[in-house]
Amino acid sequence: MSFPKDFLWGAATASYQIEGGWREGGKGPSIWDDLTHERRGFILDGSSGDEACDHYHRFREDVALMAGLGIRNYRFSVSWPRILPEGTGRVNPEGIRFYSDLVDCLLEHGIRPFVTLYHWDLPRGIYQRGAWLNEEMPEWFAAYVREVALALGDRVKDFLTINEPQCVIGLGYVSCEQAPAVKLPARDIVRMSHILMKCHGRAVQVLRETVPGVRVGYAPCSGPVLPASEKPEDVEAARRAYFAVPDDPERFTWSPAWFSDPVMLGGYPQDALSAFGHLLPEGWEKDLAVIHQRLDWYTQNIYNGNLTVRAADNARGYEEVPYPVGGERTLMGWPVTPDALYWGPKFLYERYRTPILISENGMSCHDWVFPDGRVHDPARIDYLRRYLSALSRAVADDTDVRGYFCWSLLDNFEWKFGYTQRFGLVHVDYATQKRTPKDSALWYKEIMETNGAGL
Ligand code: IFM
Repeated sequence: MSFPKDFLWGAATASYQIEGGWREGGKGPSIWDDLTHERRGFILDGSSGDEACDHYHRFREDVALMAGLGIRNYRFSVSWPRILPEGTGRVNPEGIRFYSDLVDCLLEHGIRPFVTLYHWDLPRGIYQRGAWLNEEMPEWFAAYVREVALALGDRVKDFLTINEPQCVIGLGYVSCEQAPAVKLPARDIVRMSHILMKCHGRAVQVLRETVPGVRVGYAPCSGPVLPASEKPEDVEAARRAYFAVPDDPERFTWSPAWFSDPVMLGGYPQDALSAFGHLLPEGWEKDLAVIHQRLDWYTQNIYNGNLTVRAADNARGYEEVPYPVGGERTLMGWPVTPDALYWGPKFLYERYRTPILISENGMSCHDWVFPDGRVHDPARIDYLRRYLSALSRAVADDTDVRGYFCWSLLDNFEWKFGYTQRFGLVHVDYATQKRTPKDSALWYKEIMETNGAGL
C-alpha cells in the first residue's frame, strides 16, 4: 500500500461533541443547547453535550494522549457562541483564550491544527434572526471568521469552512433529525443552501485577507454511488447517479453536486436549475463569484456508499443493486462498503480537479472495557484496514488524495443518538471521564508511522 510522502494522517472531533463547559468561560447558548434542554425525548438517551468529554477542562491531557498515539494532525472545530456569545458583536476573550491555549498546546506537542469554523453549534442569537434564511448571514459568518482568523491565524494555517452542509440543511430543516429540527419548504431550503454557500465563500475571502499562507477547504459529505462491476458502462452509471440532483424536495440536498458545483465549479448543475432554479434568491447569479473561491483542498467526509448501480436500458440509464440481506453494518446501521473510499475520491477528483482530503471516516461499534482493562475493537480495525486499502488504490490510480482524518479521536456525543454510538479511537467512560485507547488506536498509530505500509 502506498501513500504520498507527506500524507496527512490525523483524527477529528467537533466542539459540541466533546467540549462540555456549555455555559462556562462566557460561552453563549447554541441551537444544540436549546434542542437538548428543551425538546424532551429528542435525544435517544436523554443526554446533552453539557459535559460531553469535558475536553474544555481536559484539553491538555487529551493533547498529550494524542501525541502518545502518534497523531500529528488534528481537526477540531471552534464553537461560534464561545467566540461571539450572541453570534454577532461582542467578542468573548475567554473563548478566544481557550482555543489559543489549545493551539499552543497542540504545537508544543508537534501536532498540526486543522480548524473547522462551523460544525453545527449555531448561536441562538443567529438562529433567532433567521440564520441561513437571512441575507445578512454571510456577513455575520464573515465577522465571526475574522475574529477566529485574527486570534489563531499566526499559528493555524489550515482551515475548513463548513462541516457537512448537507446535514446542516438536510437534517436540520428537511428531515428534522438535528437542531434546530424545524421543517421548512423547498423554497426555504433552496434559499438556505445558497446563502450557506455564500457564507463559505465569504469565509474563504476573509481567511485569505487575514492569514498569510493560509490553506482552505470545505467539508461536505457524501455517500458515493458504487458501480456493480468495473465494466465501463457500470462505472459511468455510478458516476452519473452520484452527481445527479434528484427532483425531490426531500432528497436533493444530498447530491454532492448541489452543494459542491457552485463552490468548486462556479455554477449549479443543469438538473438542479431545472428542478429548483426558480426558487433561488434574486441575484443568485452574481453571488456565484463570491461562492466560487479557489480552494487548496476539496475536503470530504465519507463513511459508506449510498447505493450500488449497474447500467440499464431505462430512462435513468441505471438500476439499483440492493445491499445484500445480512451484509455487514456498523452499529449506526450503515453498510460497510470500503470501495466508497476508492470510487468517491476518484469521482470527486475527476469532477473538481482539486486535491482531496478525507476529513472524516470511521465507524461506531459495541466498545467496552474488557476485564484486562483494554478495549478490543477488531471490527473497527477491519473497517479501517479495508477502507484505507481502497483509498490507497485510489492514490495508485492517480487520484490526488493528500490526507485522511479518522472520525473520531474520542467517543463523544453523537447528536440525536446521544452517547449510544461510540466512534472513538479512544474509549471514554463518561462517569469518570477516563480515557482508554482502543486496540484500533494502537493499530492506527502503526499505520500512521509506516505511512500505510502496515496495511
Ligand atoms: O459525529 C458525526 C460528525 O459530527 C459529522 N460527521 C458524521 C459523524 C458520525 O455520524
